[in-house]
Amino acid sequence: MAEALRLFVALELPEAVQQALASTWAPLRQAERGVKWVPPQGIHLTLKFLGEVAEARLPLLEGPLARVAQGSAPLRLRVGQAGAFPSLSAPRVLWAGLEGDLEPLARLQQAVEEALVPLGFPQEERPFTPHLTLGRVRDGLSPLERRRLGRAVAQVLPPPDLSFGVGHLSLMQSTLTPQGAVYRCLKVWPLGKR
Ligand code: 2AM
Repeated sequence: MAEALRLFVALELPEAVQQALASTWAPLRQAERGVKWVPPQGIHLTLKFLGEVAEARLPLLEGPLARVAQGSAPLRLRVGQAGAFPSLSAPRVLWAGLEGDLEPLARLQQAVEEALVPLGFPQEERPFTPHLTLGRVRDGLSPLERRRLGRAVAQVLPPPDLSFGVGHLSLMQSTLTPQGAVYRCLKVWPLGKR
């Protein structure tokens, strides 16, 4: 079988932001064994999950993604409130929200979606909710434990004044290992015309 890569399009975060997030969430990370925590260097903002893509098709992604990146100005974002999917009362995915240039961010995400449709990647039907996934709740956690965890997540404060610039769009590879997913950046395109 041809080699396939598990891919997604993302915005990478400055290391200082990843570290600040790790610090503000550290007490929860240490206390909560029922969560599979994302290591700080793995925290990112997903724009589009592509799934398994044959390696031979990689070059086809480059033109469309380069054009999308060129059409969007660099962004300024801030880490916002903590939250959970599907809800804080029954959390499965724990995340930090985002603030700042959210409209340009939504337009960039939509442009990525639309650019990839002709290549056979269906548009996501759910509305885009920009978030930084920090942990995934393990299946074994009871509804009661989930509710308690959700209350603890709601009390995590965003890191103070943590505003950051995003200057490039990234094509990422996710490799699933027994220790969790490992992310690697395959290619970046600067945002905006240079
Ligand atoms: P997330 O930002 O909500 O965590 C790499 O795996 C990224 O792609 C993850 O960060 C995750 O989004 C997203 N992802 C993984 N599997 C997915 C799936 N089956 N459908 C949609 N997005 C997925």
